[in-house]
Amino acid sequence: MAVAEQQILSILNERLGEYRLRHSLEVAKESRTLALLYGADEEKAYTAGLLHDVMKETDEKRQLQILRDFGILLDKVEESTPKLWHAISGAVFIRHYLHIEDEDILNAVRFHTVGREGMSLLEKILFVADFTSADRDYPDVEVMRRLSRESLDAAIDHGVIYTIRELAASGSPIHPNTVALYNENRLNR
Ligand code: DGI
Ligand code: FE
Ligand code: FE
Repeated sequence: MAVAEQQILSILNERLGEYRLRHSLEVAKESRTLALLYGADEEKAYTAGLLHDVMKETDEKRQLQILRDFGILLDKVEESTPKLWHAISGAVFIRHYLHIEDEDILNAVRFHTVGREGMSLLEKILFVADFTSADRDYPDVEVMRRLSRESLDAAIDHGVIYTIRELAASGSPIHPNTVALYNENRLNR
């Protein structure tokens, strides 16, 4: 691993407040637990968990600037939804500023918010851990935690349905990756 945990922690300390720092540590721990359970690389899972929200509290303009600097184009839904930017700018930040080259870690961070069809094991683990980490509290969290121990795909499906329902209820656009992930789960039954 190119970056030591101590260096990551000091970067997180600089960039995140107390609440988001705790979330990141809990997602890292949960990712490592899921990696052990499902046979993924525990260290990569921990690193991806630590870093997944590294840009979450960075100014929107600064995030757009980073995306522009590295030639990343946003699709229509991304353009209209600043909440989706931190995953994309986060992947760019850890590649270009932390020099993390592992494509699986980069993709796990890049797709942790919207998901995508054909996610790798590590991508699935981070996606689920972000829903089930110890700091999370929402009506369905215990169901998600139970499902996460039985089947990653079942947990993802439940999480995606929850997210799509919430987004539709508030009239928000739904990212095509999220729809593709939902459909993948429907069609593979
Ligand atoms: O960064 P976190 O809060 O830990 O969690 P996250 O990265 O999953 O971000 C969740 C936010 O992203 C939440 O406000 C819902 C939003 N979101 C997730 N998928 C979509 C979405 N928003 C839109 N408009 N479309 C999506 O497909
Ligand atoms: Fe996030
Ligand atoms: Fe998160």
